[in-house]
Amino acid sequence: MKAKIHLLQGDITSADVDAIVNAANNSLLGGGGVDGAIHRAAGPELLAECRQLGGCETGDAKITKGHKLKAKHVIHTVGPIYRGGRSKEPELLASCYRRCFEVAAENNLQSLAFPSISTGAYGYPISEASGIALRTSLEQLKRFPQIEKVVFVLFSQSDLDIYRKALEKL
Ligand code: AR6
Repeated sequence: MKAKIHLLQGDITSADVDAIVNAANNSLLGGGGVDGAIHRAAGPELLAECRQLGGCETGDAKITKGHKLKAKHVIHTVGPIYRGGRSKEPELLASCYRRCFEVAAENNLQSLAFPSISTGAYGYPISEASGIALRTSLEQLKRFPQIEKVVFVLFSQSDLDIYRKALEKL
């Protein structure tokens, strides 16, 4: 199952997968970082569709179409804001990844691309978040063998290096 996990450096908005994952906020009405980039690339129809969803709880995930993106779907999830690590952040971050896989499987999707959820504006230390992201994804790949490929698209080379080290440790 580890062979199904790929690590890349780049911009997730151009990923050629069934769904890209958005690191959104509770409103699902857009923001900065990867959320802003996805909304810009998908076009205003994405925001119109998101308005119908009524927001999203931290740790949960909701699906929309991809609109102008190459990916047919966007799975919007809301990571925890890091407040020192004792406010259920690890559980909530793992829940984001788990819920994205569940939503993907419910929609018969076979390939997914993730950004590094919560490690930008939400301040989660990437050394810890990368382990949670990869461990949870490996568990979910065992649970959903129909999912063939998971790509982590890291925005910087240094983030990619951290994910590579974390993947080696699994
Ligand atoms: N492709 C891949 N990764 C990206 C891209 C991109 N185009 N752009 C940024 N990243 P962040 P969060 C990386 O802040 O921490 C938003 O305003 C970035 O370098 O986007 O979950 C939302 O609306 C970092 O490694 O998400 C929320 O309010 C990672 O994506 C809040 O930010 C996540 O950084 C969510 O914060």
